[in-house]
Amino acid sequence: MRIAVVGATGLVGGEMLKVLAERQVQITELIPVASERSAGKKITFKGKEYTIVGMKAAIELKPDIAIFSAGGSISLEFAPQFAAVGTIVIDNSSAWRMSPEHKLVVPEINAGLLTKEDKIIANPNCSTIQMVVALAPLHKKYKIKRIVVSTYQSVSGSGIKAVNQMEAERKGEEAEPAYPHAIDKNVLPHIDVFLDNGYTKEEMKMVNETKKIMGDDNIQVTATAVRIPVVGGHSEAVNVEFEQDFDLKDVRDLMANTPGVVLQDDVQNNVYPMPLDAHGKDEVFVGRLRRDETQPNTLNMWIVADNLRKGAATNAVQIAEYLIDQFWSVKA
Ligand code: 11C
Repeated sequence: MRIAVVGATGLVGGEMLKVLAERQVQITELIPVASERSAGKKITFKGKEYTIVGMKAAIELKPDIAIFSAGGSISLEFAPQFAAVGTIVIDNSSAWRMSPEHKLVVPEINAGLLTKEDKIIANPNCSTIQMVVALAPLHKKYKIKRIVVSTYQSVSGSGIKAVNQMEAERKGEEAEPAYPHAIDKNVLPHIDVFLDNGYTKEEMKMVNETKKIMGDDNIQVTATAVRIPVVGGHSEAVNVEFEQDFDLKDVRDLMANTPGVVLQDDVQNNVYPMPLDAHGKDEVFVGRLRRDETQPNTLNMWIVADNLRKGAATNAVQIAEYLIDQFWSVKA
């Protein structure tokens, strides 16, 4: 299995390398790829040194799988070139997510849609992934009518420049700003660009990607996406209205037994999900489960995950694992 990591020098790329190593993905050759500027630099993977190659050289090497985290325009230009030489691309940008010809995959929910014909597979947005992992089993059991979500997203979601901005502000130093305002000691109701409808692109990703991953256009979603001064880990307050009524204990049991979800809901002992605890973990953490007392069949919940892990790298690597298992493994 020859795997290329495109964008290997970025925050998500670095996390991809860590996750690939931790999960013992069977790799016979790792091909770290970055811009021509970074080509020739070295990275270490599982104790061995690898030389970063540029995009053209990587395409010539015809990897089996290329996991991309290099931004939408790089992906639009190069993912088809990798696909043309037979590489399966798993892309972490928004470039292909809403294309009807491409699958948008969260393995716990819809990996079963993948076939050998899928050459470019989209990895969803981080804030969408953690929400749908928790909500998919609830949708199956009680059928979701409407979701109202407010996010509390960390600065690592905007990349290293934003982390540097916040750290510089904390030290009282100058840094090239990633945001139009200070982020430390502040909260910005603004993630990605504003669209004509008054929502941000991040908010509309949550609306549209949720419907596509759940395979149900009838789910109503409205979102407010907010950046907070936390380095890593996204949190979400989610209000979900179901068609059918639920028993809170059953909801708790369902969350406790859902693969990829960890229930942290013991308020008597101050136990609830927090980004600090989610750091470096692959699961989605769910807590503060309670009935919305203002309308029937409605649940309030709090969902936290490491945005660079399950929100990006882990989900992409899980897709690769699924492909390897389904289409490459020699089965007895
Ligand atoms: C953020 N969700 O936290 C964004 C980062 O479409 O993959 C990921 C953007 C994307 O700012």
